[in-house]
Amino acid sequence: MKDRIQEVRQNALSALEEARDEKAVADLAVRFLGRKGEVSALLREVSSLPVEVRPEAGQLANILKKELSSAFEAAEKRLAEAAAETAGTLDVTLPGRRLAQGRFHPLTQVCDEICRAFVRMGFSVVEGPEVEADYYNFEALNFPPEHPARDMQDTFFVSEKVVLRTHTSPLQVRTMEKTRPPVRVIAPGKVYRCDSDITHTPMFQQVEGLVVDEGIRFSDLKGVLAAFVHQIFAPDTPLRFRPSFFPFTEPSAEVDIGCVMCDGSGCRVCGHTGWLEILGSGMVHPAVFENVGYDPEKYTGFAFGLGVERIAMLKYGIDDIRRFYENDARFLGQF
Ligand code: 2U9
Repeated sequence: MKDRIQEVRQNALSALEEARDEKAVADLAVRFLGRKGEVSALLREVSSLPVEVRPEAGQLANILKKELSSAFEAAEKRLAEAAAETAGTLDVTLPGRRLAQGRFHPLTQVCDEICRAFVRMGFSVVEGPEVEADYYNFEALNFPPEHPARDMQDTFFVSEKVVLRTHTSPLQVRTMEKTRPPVRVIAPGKVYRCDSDITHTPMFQQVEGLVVDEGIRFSDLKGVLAAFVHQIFAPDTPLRFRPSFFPFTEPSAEVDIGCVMCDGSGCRVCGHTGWLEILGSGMVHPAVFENVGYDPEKYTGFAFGLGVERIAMLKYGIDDIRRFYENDARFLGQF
């Protein structure tokens, strides 16, 4: 019997030593000290022993029960303390949690790309207010007082003489007021027109440019815009200049590029013409120079304007301008 008691003792203590958490200790407590456990079985055996050996065996079994009870209690305490200690600590061996990486909006990327192309050609970037005086948005730019562009349908009026700028041209007027030629600036920014469909949003983004100096000619305009197109689209993209009209330029020209979708053979996107209009341009009207105090006999210049959304739509084959402003991460994440 003594050997049996000793054997249970050995088994219990070595199993306890291997227990790694509180649950394992609790399971062992049931196995050894539970009502149907090994120690209870020993005690039951004692009662069936011959009377002369019963007291000693009983005493040893009870000592074992006490010893195991305190060993289990100590083990539980030790594991609970260890668990509490690691609960608040950082396990540096765990794999890191990946952070969702942000990126610039596709229009910001395209606008930056357009600006970089001009900065490489020596242009500086100017920025300014989106709420503008009627004078800078229209009057200084040679818009006649009753010009349809001033109409309520196009312009958001803040008050009779204050508007949300309908183009970034006011910035070039402000730049000319402050500096003498040579001027070589681009003006990127948000502009506002009361218009909304698959190719128009009430707010859109423009990049406009202005070059003024002595002896600037239409051929300079053609060279700069061709170099720009060949940086943004393929280097062999064909261009054509079509006569147009703007109040602030004379002569004026719209610039078309060979359709990027069908390579000029004609498709739905280019209306089967093989050409896509991408920007407006022209030689600065002498009246604009007079308004800013530049001598139109001495200085000439060219200007151009383009819509960033339109360039981005052509570059990426997007058919609805509103995609840019819906904030759908599945769309935006592609750029
Ligand atoms: C000054 C003088 C002239 C800027 C120009 C255009 C032609 C033009 C449109 C392109 C698409 C506007 O966004 S759009 O709808 N722009 O066609 N803009 S010339 O001419 C200027 C600007 C400032 C002082």
